[in-house]
Amino acid sequence: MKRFAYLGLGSNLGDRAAFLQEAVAGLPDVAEVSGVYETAPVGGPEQGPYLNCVAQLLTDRTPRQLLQLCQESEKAAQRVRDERWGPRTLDVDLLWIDGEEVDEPDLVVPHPRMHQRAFVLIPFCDVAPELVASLPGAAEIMAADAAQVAAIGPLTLSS
Ligand code: X6L
Ligand code: MG
Ligand code: MG
Repeated sequence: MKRFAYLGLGSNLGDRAAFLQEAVAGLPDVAEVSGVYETAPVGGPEQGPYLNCVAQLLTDRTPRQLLQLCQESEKAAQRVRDERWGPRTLDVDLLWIDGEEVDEPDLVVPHPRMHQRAFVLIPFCDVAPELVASLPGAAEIMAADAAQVAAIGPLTLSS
């Protein structure tokens, strides 16, 4: 049974827009993609600004298959696992799957941290405004951190 699933993508190394573009182009079942936003880095060491976006998939893949897609996408971008929360060519996080909850050591859905973050919530709003509006506290977080997130434009024009 197909349902909507949402992936959050981020890049702050190299040709950031190209990493997002290529990642989204390589994903299956993409229904809609948010705008691209330039966002101030949150957590970790001092690092450069990110480009973030959110992809909406209409898919019957399992949560674990979706996690695997995220990991393959990061690998294709030559992501190097170095410092925790450090700069990366590509980060792809499984944010939400309609009607599904998973709580396993290596896979938690909905994503426990990311939808407390304006760099996720603001692009997420482009593709699922009602879902974001239903998340407790989301409106307040987006209002408080709006200045940390600047709209760049659609993905195809920013690569
Ligand atoms: C309490 C304390 C609650 C820390 C949450 C949340 C820490 C997210 C780190 C947190 C907490 C993170 C991106 C980024 C990272 C990104 C932007 C992280 C750490 N990824 N900043 N920082 N965009 N703008 O994609 O997400 S890694
Ligand atoms: Mg992340
Ligand atoms: Mg990640």
